[in-house]
Amino acid sequence: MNNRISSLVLVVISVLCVCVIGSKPKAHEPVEDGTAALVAPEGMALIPAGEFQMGSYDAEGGESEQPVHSVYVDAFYMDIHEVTNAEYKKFIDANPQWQKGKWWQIERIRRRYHNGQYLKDWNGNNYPDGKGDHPVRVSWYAAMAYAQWAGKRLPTEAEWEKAARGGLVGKRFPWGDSIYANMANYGGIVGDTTPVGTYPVNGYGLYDMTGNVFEWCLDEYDLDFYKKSPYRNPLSGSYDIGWLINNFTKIRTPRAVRDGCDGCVPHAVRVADRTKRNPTYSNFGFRCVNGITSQVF
Ligand SMILES: [Ca+2]
Ligand SMILES: [Ca+2]
Repeated sequence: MNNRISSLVLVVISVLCVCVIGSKPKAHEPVEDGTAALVAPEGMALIPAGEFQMGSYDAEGGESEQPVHSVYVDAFYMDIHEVTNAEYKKFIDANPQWQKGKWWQIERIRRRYHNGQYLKDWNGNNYPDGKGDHPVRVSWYAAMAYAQWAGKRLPTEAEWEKAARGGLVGKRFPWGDSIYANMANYGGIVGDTTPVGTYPVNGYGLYDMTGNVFEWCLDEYDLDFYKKSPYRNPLSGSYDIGWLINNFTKIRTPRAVRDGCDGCVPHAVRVADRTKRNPTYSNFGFRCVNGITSQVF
């Protein structure tokens, strides 16, 4: 009898061992090593899955950037540069409802999707001569519409910060703690936007994660979000990223904005810096991302 019980226990232990040894990572839990073999689409860079430290350690950034907390972000692709005037022009040519126009032109951009300053530096619906490769500046609604048209989406704040850090830990800028005129377009040194790709890339191959133009994110701005942020793929203000993307025209709350502009002081173009603005504000840039969680690793 005792032998039979012992045999049964042995069989159960054996089965458990086989199950544990044979288990594989689930498709929606990409591992750091598994992303290395992926090839990014043209114009995008792979940001590998993994954990990073989000926020700033010192008092420089203030309350909104603290506490520093661990965040895990799934792998994704990100545009290597900010969306340009020439790229945006293709979007409005294909979508007249996002062109500039008078309020009575019902096929043109709705008044509630901008603040009256939409494409203010353009000549009608043409970008300024010689500035096709400069970043475009538009409202959050327009950025969301562009991203949808391009088959992409805006990044979350966590995705943006992880990407900006370029794999470094606890640094103020994508390359280190000090900033120089040959590294980024900031501080009024140039006095205008610069063509995308003018300055060196960061560790993930991304341009202008510091300077040139501010960049819209998906999230609702929440100053206290870091005190309560979930660990995996955080997104403030929406439970469902798919709902947000499909219902963005219903959004009225301020959105999170990252980075800073060509005229911004060094403090304002740090990778941890956070800003908010109403989604109608029409003078910020953006870049898009694509999630790749459907990939099997
Ligand atoms: Ca930028
Ligand atoms: Ca900033």
